[in-house]
Parts: sequence; C-alpha cells; structure tokens
Amino acid sequence: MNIAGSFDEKLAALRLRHAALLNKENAIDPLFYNGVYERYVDPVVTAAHVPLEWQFDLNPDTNPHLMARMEMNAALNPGAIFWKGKYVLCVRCEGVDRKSFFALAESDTGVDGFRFQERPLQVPETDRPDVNLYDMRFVAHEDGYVYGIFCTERPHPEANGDVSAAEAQCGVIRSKDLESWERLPDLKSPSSQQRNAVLHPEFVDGRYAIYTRPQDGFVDAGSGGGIGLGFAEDMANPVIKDEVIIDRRAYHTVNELKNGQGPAPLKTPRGWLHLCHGVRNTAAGMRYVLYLLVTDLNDPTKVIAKPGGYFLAPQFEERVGDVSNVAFTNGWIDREDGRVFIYYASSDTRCHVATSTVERLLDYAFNTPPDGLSTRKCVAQRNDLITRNQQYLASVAKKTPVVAAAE
Ligand code: M1P
Repeated sequence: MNIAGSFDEKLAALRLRHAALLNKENAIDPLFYNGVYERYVDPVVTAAHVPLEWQFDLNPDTNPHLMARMEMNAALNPGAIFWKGKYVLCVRCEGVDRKSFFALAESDTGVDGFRFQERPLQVPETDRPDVNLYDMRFVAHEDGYVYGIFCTERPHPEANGDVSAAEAQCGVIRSKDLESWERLPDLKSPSSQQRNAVLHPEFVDGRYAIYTRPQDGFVDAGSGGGIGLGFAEDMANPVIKDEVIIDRRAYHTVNELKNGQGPAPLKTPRGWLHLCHGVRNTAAGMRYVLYLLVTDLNDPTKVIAKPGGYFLAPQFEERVGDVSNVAFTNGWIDREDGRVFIYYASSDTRCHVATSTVERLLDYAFNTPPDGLSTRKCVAQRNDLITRNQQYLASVAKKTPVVAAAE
C-alpha cells in the first residue's frame, strides 16, 4: 500500500495498513511437518504491530511531514502467560535507540490478533538505575504472585573507560493483577553476572527455586558450566548462596558454547518439561537453537530425559534479522486441554508461535535418542532406526495379502 498524499491521507493509509496487519488471521504452515509441533505462516508480533501512537507525532502542526519520531527496531523474546481468558505476551520491544522495553500484547487465540495495551510497562527501578531491560519470564508462582524475571543491564562498574563493558543481572518484579508492579531487589548469586534466570513455579522444600546461568562475562558463559538451579528463602530479597548445574554444556552439542533456561518449566505427569536455548559458535557467528529436557517431579535438579539435537531452529526468513541465525524463547503457555503454545523469536527481530501438546512433547522428550556425542554413535542410532523400520515393514508386508495390496 502506497502511503502518499496529504497528512490526513497518509495517516488514514497508515492506520488501514496497521489494522490489516493486526486483523490478519494466521494459519498453520502447510509446508512444515515434523509431527512434534506446528509452525505458523506469519509471525505473531513484529515491530510493525506496535501502535502508531508510540512512533509518530500525530499532530500536523508539530509534525507536518508525518514523520516517525521514535521508530521501532524489533519486537522479540516475549514472556507469556494465560491471564483472564487471554494469551498475554510480555514483548521485548526495541526502539531504534537500541533500548528495549516491555509491553503487554493480548490475543484471544494465541496464534493471531495480538494487540498491544495502550502503553508500555514502566518498570520501577532499584537504587541502581537500569540502562536496558529485556527478556521477561512470567511465572504464576504458588505463593499467589505473578513474577516477572528479566535481565537488567548497566555499565560495568569496573569498565575503566570501556563504554561497551556491561553487566547483566537478574531483575525481579511481581504483581497480582498484571497492572501494578512492585520492583524487588535484583537477584544476588555467586556468579558475577546473570542472564536467563527463571523462577520455578512451585516451592522446593519450602524455598523459591531459581534457574540460573552463571557466566564469567557479559557475553561469555565461560566456566559457568550450564543451566544452574539455586534456592532462595525469600523473593523480597532474593539471595542464592550456591547453584547446582543441572544441564551441563557439552562438546559438539547444540549447547556447547552457552545455554539458558527458556520459560519456567511446565508440570506434566512425567516430569518438569523444560524448553531451553543452546548456542554453538561457527565461522558465521553464534547459532542459537531451542532444545527440550525433562526433570524429576520430586527432584528438579535431576534430568530424566534429554533428546539429542535441537527441537527448533530458525528456518528460511527466520534465519535473517538483527542478530541472524537465532531462535530464542522465554515464554510458553499450556492450556487445560493439553495444548501448548510455544512463543519464540527469530534472529532477535520478531515473535512467532509453534503449537503442540503436552502428550506430543513428552513423547518427543522420552523417545528421541539422546545425543550420541560422536559420529560413530549417531550412525549406530540411525542404523538402529532403519533396522527397526525394515523389520516392522517386512512384518506388515507378510500380514498383508498381495491381492489386497493390488486392489
Ligand atoms: O542475540 C541472541 C540472544 O543473546 C542473549 O542470550 P545469551 O545470554 O544466551 O547469549 C540474550 O541477550 C538474548 O536476548 C538474545 O536473543
């Protein structure tokens, strides 16, 4: 649609284009099949979904050319919760000034029709002001609060003049209505930096359990080991004294370089179902994919199933964006009927959904072979599959009379 003409004509055209985007129905991608989940044709939220009022000065006296005054760069990495009959995403909106902020967008279907609330969230600060906030994980904890756990980024206190030296820590807010939010002190943990921290939805031995990602530097996980789990007495002043690494990084796997817990795990009859991201380095830069694992219902530090390889990787246009070759997740929603809505972002640019069910995800988690960790073992696993298929197909062929096959 061409945006041209007078101020009013251009604004009317912009509004039509925006409404068409928001009203567009999404559909399952007919070209994708793996039996585990469905992908969708369109992203669920993009920078273009952000209200025009957040970007344009709509007064012809102060903006006669109808210029965008505060353009959006991306809408990514949404936290998610089902709240009062709506699928609610806490989207990481990024302006062209590279500051991320949070904004809630709601939908009736979970796969389309997401609309932002009137204004972004104004997150209260601690006495150490934040510079950049991102990657919210929402969790409805059994203590009655909805917690929002996010990354707060500030200049590194020992930057020594290096203006790009940053420090990542875990910020915490909580609410009972998703409208007024209380800021709690940042998480204190043994690690000098924290990103991808996530609150477990239930108490463990009477304490709050928090997934962590100990890291040496702002970007490097370094000696951090992998995804940790630590325990805090209280969320009003969350302190973790020690962390156990529950999912260790491993050589030549999808999480060789880094990993992180995605959203809070889902409670299922067979264990806590986790969605995580894993990172490998390549000549073309870091490659982020998603993977699943299951931990014991009674001991969330114990991994009881971990399928090999990635669960979801960016494909086609998803592979290109502000930071290319990235699939990242920090939100999913499970419904009472067993459906699961997996929200992920591609290439730090836009938000997508994939749908599955708890039953299918558990089948995938428990019946996908674990990573063989070497070519020899991976070929043996594949040969085992081929042998079982040959045996099964031969047994079926024996039972099927030739005449019936011909008919
Ligand atoms: O750019 C990819 C992702 O990088 C970071 O994740 P991690 O801490 O595992 O490297 C995060 O900043 C995330 O927001 C981003 O999508």
